Amino acid sequence: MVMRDRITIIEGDITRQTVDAIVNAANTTLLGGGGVDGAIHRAAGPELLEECRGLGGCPTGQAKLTRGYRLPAKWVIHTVGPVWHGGRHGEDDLLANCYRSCFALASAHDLRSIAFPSISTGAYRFPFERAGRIAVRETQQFLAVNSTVEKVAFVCFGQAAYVSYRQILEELIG
Ligand code: AR6
Repeated sequence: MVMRDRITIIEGDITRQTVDAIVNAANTTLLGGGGVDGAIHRAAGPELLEECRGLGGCPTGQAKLTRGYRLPAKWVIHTVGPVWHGGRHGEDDLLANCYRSCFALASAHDLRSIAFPSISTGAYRFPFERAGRIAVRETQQFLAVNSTVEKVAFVCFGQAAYVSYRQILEELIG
């Protein structure tokens, strides 16, 4: 399948996505929070927090896998994005590492579909377009060498996010 057909942009709520795995933009404790993290924990139910308690947290840029419990998605990949501190503190590389770590888990577990929120662009204040370009670039690089993942979805919370992602995809992939 050609690259462009394996990437979709959706406007909506990531907790409603029927995919093998949704990605959570968590914090290093993995014990829940606000934003997309809070929404995922609410939708998955308390069993998710129970499993997370056993994981011992997660460093920034890395990722850990849990079950999805009451979510339509079978799995949740929890990753920890960088907090934006102006862009000269390794934020770009750390964000790229998040996507790479998520894809490494997807590949190791033979997942076929994965949905991402825009990691770090809420409470962690990473500029949206800059983050989107990193997300799309890492996805492109991964899909070029992987053949098990059939679908990568970017789930945009709101129309402005959706329009921005469409433009980035057009610009980087065509
Ligand atoms: N579906 C899809 N995207 C969403 C949803 C949703 N249901 N809800 C929010 N977003 P954020 P971060 C978008 O703040 O910046 C948490 O407290 C949102 O519009 O959720 O990585 C964690 O525990 C934004 O574009 O994550 C951490 O402490 C994007 O998701 C901290 O926030 C990410 O916003 C992580 O901050």
